Amino acid sequence: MNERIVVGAALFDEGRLLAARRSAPPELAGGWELPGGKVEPGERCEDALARELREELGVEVEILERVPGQWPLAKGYALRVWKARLRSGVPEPLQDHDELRWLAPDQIWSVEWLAADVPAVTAALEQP
Ligand code: 9L3
Ligand code: MG
Repeated sequence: MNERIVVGAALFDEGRLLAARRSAPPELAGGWELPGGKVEPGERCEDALARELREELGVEVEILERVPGQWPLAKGYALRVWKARLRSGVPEPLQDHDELRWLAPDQIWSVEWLAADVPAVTAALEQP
């Protein structure tokens, strides 16, 4: 059976981390997340993450190292996170988000992250 994996990006630019506010589904709307989404059957996680950021934000990214750990989500899914940086484009909320924010280190906890993203963001910041 395929693992049910959701991939997220800790996308950094000039020391700031990109946070995206979900507009859907209703139970998650208003919560902030590391952008990303479900890995399709047969797809590599890193490829899925680059695809999701292209679809959701309209940017090309370079996927860097994986952030150690995995965090449980609803419906048996688990969240895995990679650090990433922008290759081209300016992120825009094209799909599933209604606001984006670049958070400086002292602003990281100024948004209401989704529950699973709290430990994921913590781990991403701990990673050298
Ligand atoms: N999810 C949680 N945190 C994240 C991401 C990218 C996704 N950083 C949750 C929200 C949805 C599920 O995973 O319940 C699938 O995400 P998507 O494909 O709707 O983005
Ligand atoms: Mg998504």
